[in-house]
Amino acid sequence: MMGFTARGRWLDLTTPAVMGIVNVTPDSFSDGGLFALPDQAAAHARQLFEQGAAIIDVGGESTRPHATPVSVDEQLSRVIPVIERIHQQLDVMISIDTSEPLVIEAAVRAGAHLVNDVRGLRRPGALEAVAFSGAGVCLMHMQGEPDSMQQNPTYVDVVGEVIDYLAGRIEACLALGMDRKSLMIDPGFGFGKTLTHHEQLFYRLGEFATLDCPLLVGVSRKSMLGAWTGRPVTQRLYPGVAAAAIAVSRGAKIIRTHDVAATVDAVRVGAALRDPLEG
Ligand code: 8Y7
Repeated sequence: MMGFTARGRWLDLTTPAVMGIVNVTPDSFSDGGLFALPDQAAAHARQLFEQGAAIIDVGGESTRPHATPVSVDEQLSRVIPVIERIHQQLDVMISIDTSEPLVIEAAVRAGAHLVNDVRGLRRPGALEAVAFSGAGVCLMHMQGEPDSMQQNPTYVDVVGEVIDYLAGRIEACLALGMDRKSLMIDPGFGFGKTLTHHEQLFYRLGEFATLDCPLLVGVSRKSMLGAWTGRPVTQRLYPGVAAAAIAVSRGAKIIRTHDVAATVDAVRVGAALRDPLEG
């Protein structure tokens, strides 16, 4: 059966799933005292869960283009109280968006099931932290680092290079004894790619099936939607929903989004219009 498993929890992907984004950064919620931030983030997670998110992705480190890094202590103080609350309150799969081994370990202890790492577990100790904890992982492709990745992204064959990179990261996980059913893959839209690169990846999304792991796509509110429609970031709901439906019709099994309710419907449409012969 098509699915994903992490720390004993099974996620059925015979119908594609939505991953809802909970950013725990002081600027994403109002500042109202010591517990206001984690309580508001947990309340937001509940809202996304009620809208149909099967996974909640908790992040305390901004990885947007030009972002400045957040210290490990700061990440821990942001995300751990939120993961604890979600774990206590909701029957949902929890993802921790981080590249840091210490954050991975603490997040898994607090209840996280998988690690969503834009660096594909390349930081020293990250792969081991995931493998030894029994967590799953979303392996994403990124060329460069967030502070500079959009300066001059260069590929000869973007689709081939992203697939080869992900194949190598899958092999690294399997070599440490991880279960293939605990891995998902992601081409990393917005991470060291031009508009043309994004279009190539979208046209040829079907080729990622050769990697034999569930494919996650994250395009929510991203700049390519602005390039295709002329919309500013505050008006990219409809373009994001359209892109999500198309991604699912081309084989994506998980869509990562800020806009869960609308994306749940988009995913249903994409799944209905997927060629059953393609699986
Ligand atoms: C992605 C992501 C971001 C994505 C995965 C944003 C953390 C930028 N984008 N993780 N993270 N895939 N797996 O706009 O596309 O959400 S941060």
